[in-house]
Amino acid sequence: MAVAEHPIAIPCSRPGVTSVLHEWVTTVDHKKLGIMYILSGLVFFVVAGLEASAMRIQLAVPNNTFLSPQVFNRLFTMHGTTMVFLVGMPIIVGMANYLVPLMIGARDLAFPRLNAFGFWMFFFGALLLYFSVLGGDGLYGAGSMPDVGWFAYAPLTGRAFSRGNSTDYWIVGLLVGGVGSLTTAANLVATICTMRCPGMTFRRMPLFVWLLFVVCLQMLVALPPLSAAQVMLLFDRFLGAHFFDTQAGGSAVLWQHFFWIFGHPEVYILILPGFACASEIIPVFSRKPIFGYAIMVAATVAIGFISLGVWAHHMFTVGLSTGANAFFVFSTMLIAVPTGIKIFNWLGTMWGGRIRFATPMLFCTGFLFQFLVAGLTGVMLATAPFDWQLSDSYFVVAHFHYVLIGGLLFTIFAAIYYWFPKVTGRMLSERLGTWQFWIFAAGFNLTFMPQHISGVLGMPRRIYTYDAGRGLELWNGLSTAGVPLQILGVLLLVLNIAWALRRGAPAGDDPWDAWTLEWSTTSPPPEYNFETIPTVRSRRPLWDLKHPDDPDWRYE
Ligand code: HEM
Ligand SMILES: [Cu+2]
Repeated sequence: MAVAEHPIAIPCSRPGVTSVLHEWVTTVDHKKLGIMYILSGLVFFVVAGLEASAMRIQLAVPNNTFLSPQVFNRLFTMHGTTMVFLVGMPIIVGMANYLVPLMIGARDLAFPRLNAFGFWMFFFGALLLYFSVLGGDGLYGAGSMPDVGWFAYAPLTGRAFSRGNSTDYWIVGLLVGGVGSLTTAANLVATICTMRCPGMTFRRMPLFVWLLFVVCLQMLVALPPLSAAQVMLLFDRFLGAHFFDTQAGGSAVLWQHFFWIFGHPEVYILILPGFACASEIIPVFSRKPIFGYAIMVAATVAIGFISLGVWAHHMFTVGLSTGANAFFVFSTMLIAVPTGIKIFNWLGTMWGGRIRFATPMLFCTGFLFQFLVAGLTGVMLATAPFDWQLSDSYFVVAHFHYVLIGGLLFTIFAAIYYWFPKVTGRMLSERLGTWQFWIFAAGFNLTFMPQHISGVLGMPRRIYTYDAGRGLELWNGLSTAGVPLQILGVLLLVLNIAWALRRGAPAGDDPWDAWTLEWSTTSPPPEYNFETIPTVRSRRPLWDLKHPDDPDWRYE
């Protein structure tokens, strides 16, 4: 009997735009979704960066009129909200999406379609937030954006003070995005628990996976209180409830508790992935295994727990009881201990290593210095009487930008240089990378170092201008002067990526001579990640492969 031949369609030209679009929109592949998260994050990074630049221009000289007070309020709200929810979170989730299955030797996340759902919830939540530009008070008058700060304190968000719909966009946009983050966090937890390849015990998991595991658990605990508070706020605004309305017996401080029970762990949700990248990159470029693996894991878990119990250090000035303040001073100081341990372990890893300052390592070193500054000012602010003086001053703005840029953004840059070859198969230029590092680091420190001083001199945050003759001109001038350098740094990265996609040197599977599983597959990895699912016997499976005479498992 004749067997019917099924002709196989062989594409003879490049696929058209619609088919490529269709492929990406319908994908459930963790790698594609990871890239989509990261690209969206980078786009919003440019948006939020422009918002920040506009604010810095306004503040460059006293009594400036570049921005009106309303627009300034809108910009700092959108800048903060965007940076935290639409830049930090998606880039982190994107890296986790891309790397976790590769690092644990799996073919995808546990629930690939749920993963796609998470991305689209994030994406449409983000669009909703920015749709407020058109639809806020919008169309009927000037377009608008939320103007209540990224923390949206009551009673500013009540109907009486926030008319129109801009605050509603803030609430609903973040609520939608929050659902996405929750499902993705649950998905990653399930993946890490059930999809590890043979031999990949919890004690052999790369630190990156460990840290993201803790981050996802934190998300599962911290995000629901925020969503709950947002629903309550919707009730206040639409149904005449009075949860946060002091005049009707509600409590504005209640909002702050709800918000910071989410908001403080959020800071660690943002910073632990930075630590995660540093923990992979520093050993490879020091040619030594990470120093104190077990202690690093223990410190991470400790940070995860303690960070849930320190939220009221954001509320020293609202008039809590002395006992409560004392407790939160103590618990906040306590968290410095595991964080300090981590810094010592990274330094211990570098100690005596054969360090190569390729771009990823440069950014990690910058991170170590700058995070140290952030940590020191953090301990200062954790002292309640000090905070009473400097809360809501520029000192705080300086502190948290050292955390978020020095801690998170620098490690994101490091991660881009480190894993770009895996994702695209091509190397970024080291020369452009080195330039980017020095220019961006100079710009960053020039912008934020002087803010410690203007803060101590009494400059409050969230003001759109200040008077001349108070000693603030110099520091604000310097601060704004740093911005063009930062922009130049980011442009160099964009240039580097555009160049590398066309001309970059082919990367090969393992350009850095690294040790974790993602480097054992091709660059970029095939859709199924691994031809055969790997088996591991130690924390450095590729080391074992490359050094059969002296494998790690002999010592573990
Ligand atoms: C890249 C250069 C950046 C510049 C020049 C910059 C500048 C500013 C400025 C001028 C403010 C307003 C300060 C005030 O008046 O209170 C601000 C607030 C803020 N920034 Fe940035 N920023 C930058 C990057 C970032 C990044 C990377 C993040 C987070 C990942 C971030 C998070 C925030 C937050 C949460 C606020 C508070 C907003 C609020 O008060 O509602 N910023 N920034
Ligand atoms: Cu905090």
